[in-house]
Amino acid sequence: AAVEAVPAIVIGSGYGGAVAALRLGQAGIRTLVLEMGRLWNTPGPDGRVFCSTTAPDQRSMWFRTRTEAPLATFLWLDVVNKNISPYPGVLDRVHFDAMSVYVGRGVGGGSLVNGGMAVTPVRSYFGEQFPTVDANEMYGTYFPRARAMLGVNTVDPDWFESTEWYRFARTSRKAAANAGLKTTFVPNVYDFGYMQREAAGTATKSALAGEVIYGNNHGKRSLDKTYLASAIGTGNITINTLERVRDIRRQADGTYLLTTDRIDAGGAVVGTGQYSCTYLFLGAGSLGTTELLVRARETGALPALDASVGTGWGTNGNVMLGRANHLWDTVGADESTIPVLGIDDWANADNPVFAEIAPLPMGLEHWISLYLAITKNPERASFSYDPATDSAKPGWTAAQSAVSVSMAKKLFDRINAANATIYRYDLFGSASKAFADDFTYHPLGGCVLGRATDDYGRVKGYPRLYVTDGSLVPGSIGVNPFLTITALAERTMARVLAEDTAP
Ligand code: FAE
Repeated sequence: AAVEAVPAIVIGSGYGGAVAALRLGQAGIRTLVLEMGRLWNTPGPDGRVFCSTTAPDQRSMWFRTRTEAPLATFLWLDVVNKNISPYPGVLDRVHFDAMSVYVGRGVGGGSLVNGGMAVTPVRSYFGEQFPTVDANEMYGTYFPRARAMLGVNTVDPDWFESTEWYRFARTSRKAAANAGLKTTFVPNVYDFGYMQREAAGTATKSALAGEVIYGNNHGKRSLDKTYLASAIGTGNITINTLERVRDIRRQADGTYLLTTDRIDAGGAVVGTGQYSCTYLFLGAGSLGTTELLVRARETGALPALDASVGTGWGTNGNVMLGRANHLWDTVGADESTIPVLGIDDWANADNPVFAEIAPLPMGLEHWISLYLAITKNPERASFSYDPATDSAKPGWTAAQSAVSVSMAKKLFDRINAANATIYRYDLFGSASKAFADDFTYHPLGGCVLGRATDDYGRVKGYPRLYVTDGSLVPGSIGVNPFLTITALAERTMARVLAEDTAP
C-alpha cells in the first residue's frame, strides 16, 4: 500500500492527544489523529449514543462477551454484569497478572467514560513528582488554561446541601467528619447547570440516570465537545477511527513511518495503513504509548530509546472500597453518578490519602458509602516485552497493591471506628473481599518526564518525537490525573510550537 505522508501525526485522542491536535491545528500544521476506538456521535436503535449502565449492550465494553464492571457483585450476587456481543465498545479493562486497568476507547479517550473530576494536585506534591518543572508557570498558566479549555465548573453548594441526589455524599461527609477528617468540594467537567435541570425534570437525565462508565448521553463536556471540536474547527485536523497503530520506526530522512491495523466492528483486521510524518505525538495513554515505545525499542525499530522507557509505572495508589452505614444514615435511592466531594487527608505525613466519595446508583437504598482512595503508594513497576505476543505489560505485583490497601485501610479503619461501622464485603466478586486491590482507573507513567523524555516531553534519542499523555506522570499524582495530564500537554505544546516547528 502507498505510504501517506502528513506533516504531523497524533496517536490517540484522549487528553494528551486532544491538546496536541488542537495546538497543531491552530499553528496551521496539517495533522492526522489515529484512534483505535470509534467516534461516539451516532444514536443506536434505542435513540441513544451510549447504552445505560443498568442494561449494558455491545456499546459498553471493548470486544467482550460479558461486561466487567468495577463492582462485580451486590450482596455477593452476580447481578451487575451482563452478556454482550463483541464490539468496539467505549470502556476497556486491560488485564495484566495482578492488576487490570480501565481505559476509555473512542474519540475522546478516557473523557468518554470517566467521572469528570478535574482536580488540581497539591502544589508541594506536584513539585516532588516534577522537580524540574517550573511550578509557578504550571499553577499560573497551564492549570488555569486546562481548566478553562475543559470547561471545569463546581456544584452549587446550596443545591448540593438540599438535593436528594447528593444525600450519599453528605452521609459519607458526616462519617468522615466524625473521625475528624476534612472533605473538600471537587470541580468537574459535567455541567452542573444541566444536572440541576435534570433534577428539576426539564432536561433528559444522564448523570441522574446512572450514566457514566459506559458514557454520558448528556451533560458531560468530554473532549469531543471541547478540545477536539475546536481542533476540527481549525480545518487542519483529520481523525481516523478504528485504526490502531502497531509499529513506529524512523526512516533515513528522519521522518517517522507508522504501520496501522484497521479494524471493523467485529474486531477483524480489514486492512493496514502506512503513514509517514515529520512530527509524531504519542497520546495513546500510559499503557498505549508505553507499549508502542517498549515494542519499538525491543524489536530494534527505535533502538536508541532510553533504558528508562517502560519504567516508573504506577496505579496512582488506587483502591476502591465500600462501608456499610447504619440504618438511620441513609444514602438515598437516587444518586448522581458525578462525584463532587473528596476526603482530603493528603497532609497527613504518616498516611497520605485523598479519597473520592464515589456514587453507587442502584435505584434503591443500600446504605453503602463507596470510595475510590488515592494513596501515596511509592511502588513502581517496569514493562517487559513478550516477542511471542508482541505485547508489553507492567510487572505490577499483588504485594505492590497491598501497600495501597494498607494505606486505605488505615484511613477507613479510623472512619469505621469513629462511626462504629464496618466494611462491605460483598462488592468485589470473591467472598469477604473488602478492598478492590486488582484494578486501577489511573494508570500513570512508563515514559516519565525528564527521564524517558527531556523536561518537555521530547523523547530522548529521537528528534521530533513527543509524548503528551499520562505516561509522563511518574506513577502517582495524589489526585485524579486528567487535569495534570492536560496542563502538562499544554506546556509541552507551547514549547514545541515555539522552538521545534519554526520553518
Ligand atoms: P487516554 O485518555 O487513555 O487516551 C488514549 C487514547 O489512545 C484512547 O482513546 C485509546 O483508544 C487510544 N489508543 C491507545 N493505543 C492506541 C494505538 N495503538 N493506536 C491508536 N489509538 C490508541 O490517555 N481522571 C480524572 O482526572 N478524574 C476522574 O474523575 C476520572 N475518572 C475515571 C473513571 C474511569 C472509569 C476511568 C477509566 C478513568 C478515570 N480517570 C479519571 C482517569 C482519566 O480518564 C485518565 O487519566 C485519562 O483519560 C488519561 O489521559 P491520556 O491522554 O493519558
